[in-house]
Amino acid sequence: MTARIRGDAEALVALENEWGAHNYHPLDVVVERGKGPWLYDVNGTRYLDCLSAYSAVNQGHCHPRILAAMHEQASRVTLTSRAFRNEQLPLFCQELARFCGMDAVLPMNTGAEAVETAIKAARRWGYRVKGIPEGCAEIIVCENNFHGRTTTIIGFSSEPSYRDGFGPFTPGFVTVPFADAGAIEAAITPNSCAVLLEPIQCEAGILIPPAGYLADVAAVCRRNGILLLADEIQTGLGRTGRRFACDHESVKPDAYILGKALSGGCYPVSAFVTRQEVMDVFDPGSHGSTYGGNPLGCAIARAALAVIEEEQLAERSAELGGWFLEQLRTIRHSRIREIRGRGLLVGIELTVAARPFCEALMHHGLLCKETHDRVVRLAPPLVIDRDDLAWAVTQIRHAFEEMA
Ligand code: IF1
Repeated sequence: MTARIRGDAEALVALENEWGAHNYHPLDVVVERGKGPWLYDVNGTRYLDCLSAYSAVNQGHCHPRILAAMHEQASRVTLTSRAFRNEQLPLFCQELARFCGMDAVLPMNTGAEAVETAIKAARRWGYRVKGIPEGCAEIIVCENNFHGRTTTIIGFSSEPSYRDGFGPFTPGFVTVPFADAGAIEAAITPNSCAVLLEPIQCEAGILIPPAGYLADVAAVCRRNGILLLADEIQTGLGRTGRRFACDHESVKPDAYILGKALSGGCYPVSAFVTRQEVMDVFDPGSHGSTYGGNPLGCAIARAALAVIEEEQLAERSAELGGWFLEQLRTIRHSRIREIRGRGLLVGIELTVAARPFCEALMHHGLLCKETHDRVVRLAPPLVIDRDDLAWAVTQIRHAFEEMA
């Protein structure tokens, strides 16, 4: 049975439709392997990956150094639970804290769990350090945010399709418009403990706030004695041309929430990274995860971080991203509303639905995903070279030429 359908894309799609949940609407390309920025489907057709698993694969598919660390650690020990210590966790914490210029690290697995960790930390900090009355802490979030899929997180989403049918939701969140620091200041009450935001709203359509916004938010938070929690799960670790998107405005938040590229796509590894005063709210029993901080994930993440530094992926992203944006902006088409980006995180906003265009791009050998209906997100692995990027520009140009 397995042997018969292996390599048969249509049969595999049918099988997935029959036996899997229907919570996605993927492009019908069945990937079999990847290398660097390239993906290959079951028929051997090659595609340039312009999504990078939503920036989880910044280091490229199957990076040899990350794979080597993974194999090496997998053959020693993979999971101890946090009931015992393991040899990799301390080194991972030290290396990541230093990378972030922070004091301490709490490892989890998925991005949503790291966001939940930040919420718990901010609330406890609010009660124990700021003196907010128990049960009253408020966290300020932005409209059109995307922070994950847990019931608490979707409770403060403004997207109906993420929420419908999943209530009741966790109270304690106040929503303000994105890119408006004044709105944040106006929403602050004596019970506010934190602002949680994405420095660039990705799912909302690669929305880059006006210059000065993040610095203004940081100043508002400092002035009012509340924490700034930066969800850099998608924008961090080199994607936007700096180590963190906050760096573009020289903003140091009180905490970074990281995931995705922290493991280079090789394992789910996320982390909450913050100052000592904030991390110290956690004591034994207050938080944890069976797999969080496991030696396999830590070894992989250490290699993934080393690749970002040693291959200078942030610098690469800045340089290639600037060139990519310039090239894309030479494409003239009546359906293009705006092309915007920071580093190798680029959005092409159309005046029409972007899904058919993504399907056209697939036929030109480029894999990407529409976001918020009308935006095509282009975010290739940061290890891509200029020739491959130039090839992408040519294919995008062709796809526009064929578009009505
Ligand atoms: C899916 C979107 C992107 C994130 C930020 C937390 C998380 C994410 C800023 C949660 C996750 C993913 C999840 C993925 C699609 C994707 C996504 F379109 F849904 F919004 F990237 F833009 N904070 N983003 O972007 O991390 O728990 O998933 O590890 O299929 O839902 P997670």
